[in-house]
Amino acid sequence: MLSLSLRQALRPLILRGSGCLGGKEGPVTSELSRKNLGSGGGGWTGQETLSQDDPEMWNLLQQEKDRQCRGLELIASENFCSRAALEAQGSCLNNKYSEGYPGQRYYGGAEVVDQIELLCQRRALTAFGLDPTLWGVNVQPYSGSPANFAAYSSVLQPHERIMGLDLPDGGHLIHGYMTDTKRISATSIYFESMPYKLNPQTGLIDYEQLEKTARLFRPKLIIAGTSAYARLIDYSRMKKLCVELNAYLLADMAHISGLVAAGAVPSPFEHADLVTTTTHKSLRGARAGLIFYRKGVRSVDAKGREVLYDLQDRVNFAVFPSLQGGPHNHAIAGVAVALRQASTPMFKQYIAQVLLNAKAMASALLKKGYTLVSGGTDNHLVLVDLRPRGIDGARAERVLELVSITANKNTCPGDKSALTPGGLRLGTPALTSRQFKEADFEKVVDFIDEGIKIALEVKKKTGNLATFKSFLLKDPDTAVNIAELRQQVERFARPFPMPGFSDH
Ligand code: DSN
Repeated sequence: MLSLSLRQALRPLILRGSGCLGGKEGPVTSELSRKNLGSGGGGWTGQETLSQDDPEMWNLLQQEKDRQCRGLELIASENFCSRAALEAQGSCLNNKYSEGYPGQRYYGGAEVVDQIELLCQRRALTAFGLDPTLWGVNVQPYSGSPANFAAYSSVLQPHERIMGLDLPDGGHLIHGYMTDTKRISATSIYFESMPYKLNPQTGLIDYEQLEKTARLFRPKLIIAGTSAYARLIDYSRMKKLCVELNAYLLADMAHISGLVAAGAVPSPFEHADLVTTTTHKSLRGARAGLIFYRKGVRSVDAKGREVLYDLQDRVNFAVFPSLQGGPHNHAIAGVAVALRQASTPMFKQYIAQVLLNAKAMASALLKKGYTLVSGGTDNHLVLVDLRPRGIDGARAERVLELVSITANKNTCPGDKSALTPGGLRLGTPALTSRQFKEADFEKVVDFIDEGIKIALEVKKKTGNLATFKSFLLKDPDTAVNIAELRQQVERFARPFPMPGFSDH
């Protein structure tokens, strides 16, 4: 076996002889690989481009790229990842299994992915300004829902109690969603969940009601996190409640983690015991999840003794081996690249623009007479209540989709149906990554308004949602209106620059 120093000394030789590296795939390395694999691999080199190897998939990918470039992307949870992070994600790191954690893996050959994971951890703490003696981070969750489930199961036994913002009020499935008749999310199947809600008059989280319910329900974990909420969260008030109940406060900052990294909104790290996030929303990274956990002193008991957090081992064990297998090293690398970007002044400017754009969009909508849940926005999204306009989110979403504006229908407080909810959620992170400024968002609102006028006209002439949708495609006058608006939208959107690869 080669010692590490001997390996390092031989490194250039090893690389040259590998037929693998050389930066660009030159004729020599390709030839070597072909020779190496020629007999055993049936001529397979695995070095064809996607367009050569799988034209059908390549064609679909290009269609999606074109859709993203010619359209207006307003889904509040989406963004356009950088080319650098995508390169890391689409790399040889995809090939490596490495169950375990740096320094303690169940597979050999993990010396490089160890470094990548440690780098990602360091960058995650740096991006959020965290002291490594007080916070740790697990960077292995595959995405936000698995991160949350792992975080819950790190501190809860089955059937212990959680409280989260109800899905129809702007929460997320994974925050314990269930209906009167069915436990929908696994978090309501394996834990007992009780929702808290918005005040329907103000559109703000009803903290008073949350406090009353929590004192009766006695949850062991309260989730401070939202998916469709345009205002800031009062973490300090929620933490006080958690201290009173001896509950953990978990902040799911998935939507706003870019805003938190940029210091543009209050940080959940001041108050929460656990913080989870996805990495691809306002944080603009490759797709994955993170769990931050506190270290150090949790409380002081009646005898004055310090009670320490024991979350590090619990969280790590919950992620692997409890819930996941091998970490997605390619995703971890893509996240690390994005976390470095998120620590730069340029990212702060980006987020400042995200917020300015959201405010500009909100006031343009209000000027046109639209109703916004909570009356405005403090973050990256607005929730438009279309019910006073006589239309719903499902019809609006479909018409907008046909004119190349991508948004999503969303429930508003008091809504009964998730299929035809009253709201439309609109976010600014993605288009801000394409350099949209306030005036551009005013134009975006003009387009949305035109789309909603089409939806209103068609609604007058049709019955249920299915007839509405088929009329949109069949009625010749409507088809002309849609085609004209779509052309205007695409002519406007296409020239804006697009992060990522140029052709896929
Ligand atoms: N799907 C994301 C959102 O739209 O908020 C959350 O998982």
